[in-house]
Amino acid sequence: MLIKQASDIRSSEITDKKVYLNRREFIRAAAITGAAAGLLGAEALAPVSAAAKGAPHGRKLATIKKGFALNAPDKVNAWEDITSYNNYYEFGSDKSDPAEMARNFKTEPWTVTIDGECNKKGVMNLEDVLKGETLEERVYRHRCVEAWSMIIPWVGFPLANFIKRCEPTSKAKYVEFYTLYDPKQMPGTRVPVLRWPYVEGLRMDEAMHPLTILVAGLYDEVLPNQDGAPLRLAVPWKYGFKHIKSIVKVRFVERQPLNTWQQQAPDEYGFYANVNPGVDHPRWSQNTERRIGEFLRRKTVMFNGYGDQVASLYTGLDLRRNY
Ligand SMILES: Nc1nc2c(c(=O)[nH]1)N[C@H]1C(S)=C(S)[C@@H](COP(=O)(O)O)O[C@H]1N2
Ligand SMILES: [Mo]
Repeated sequence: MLIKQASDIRSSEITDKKVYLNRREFIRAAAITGAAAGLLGAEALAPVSAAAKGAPHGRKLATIKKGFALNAPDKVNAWEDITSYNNYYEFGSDKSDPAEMARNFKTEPWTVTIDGECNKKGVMNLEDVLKGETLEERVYRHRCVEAWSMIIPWVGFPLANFIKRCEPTSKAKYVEFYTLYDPKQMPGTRVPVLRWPYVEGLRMDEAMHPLTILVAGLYDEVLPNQDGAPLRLAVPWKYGFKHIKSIVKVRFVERQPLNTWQQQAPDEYGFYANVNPGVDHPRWSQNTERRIGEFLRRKTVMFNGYGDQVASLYTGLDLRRNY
C-alpha cells in the first residue's frame, strides 16, 4: 500500500481560495449561531492532546466544541492514518485509492435532498444543513467489518437535530441515506463492484440517538474528500460500512431499507451491522481487531464499547439473526 506523505496530502487538498473562504464563512456562522447543545453524558476523560498529531491540510474549522472523549486511554489515530487508509469504493477498492482518486472531487456547491415521509421535503444547500449547528469534536472508535479499527476525532453534530428540522411524519420508521453517484468524478462507479448509488439506513431510534452524528470535519479541519466530504455519517457502535459518505439525499421511509452491502452479500452483511464479537463474518472471525498503528490484535467488544449507551435499543431483538 502506498503511504502518502503529509506534504502530498496538504498540497492536494488546497482548494481555490475563494471557495475556501466561503466554506470558512459558513462554518464560522454555524459555530457562532449554534445553540449550546449540552454535551452527551460525556465520559470526558482521555484528552485528545495525548493523541498522535494530525497533519492538517490547512482548511481549519473555526470554532469546535471540545470535550467529548473516550472512556478508555486509547491513542487517537494520526491524520496520516485516517486519510490514507480508507474504504470509499466510489474512488477505488484499495485502501490507498481514495486519497489519490478523490483528490479533485468537487464538494462545493453541495446540496442535500430531503424526501419521503416528512413535512419538509426539498433541496437544502450544505450551508443550510450546517447553519445553527454547533460543531463538536467526537473522538469515536471506528470498527470496520474487515476487522481493523481506528480512533477518529470527528467533528460534527447530532443527526437528531437535522431530522427534527425535517419534521418526519408518524410513518417514518427508518431513515435512508444516499451517496452522490457521479461516474464522471467517481471512477469506482464505472465498474459494477457495488450497486450505485451507495445506500445506507438506520432505524429511526438509532438515527435519533445522541451518539449518531453528521460529520463535517476531522481533527479541526474540513473533512477530507477521502473520508466522505462534505458530509458523512458516524454511528460508532456499528461496523464501518454504515458510515455512509458524501451524503446527497436523506429519505424517511416506512420499511427497512436495503443497504448496499446487504444487497451485495446478504449472508455476510446485515442491516443492523452492530459490532458483535459473537457473530463471525462467514469468512473470518469478528472476535479480535487490528488497531491501525498497533502490533498486537485487540479483543473486539460488543457494540464497539458503546453498549452502556445503546444496548437498550435492541432489547428483545435477536442480534444473532439480526446481524
Ligand atoms: N459511499 C460510501 N460510503 C462508505 C463506504 C463506501 O465504499 N462508499 N465504505 C464504508 C466503509 S466499509 C468504511 S469502513 C468507512 C470508512 O470510513 P473512513 O475511510 O473515513 O475511515 O466508510 C464507509 N462509508
Ligand atoms: Mo468497513
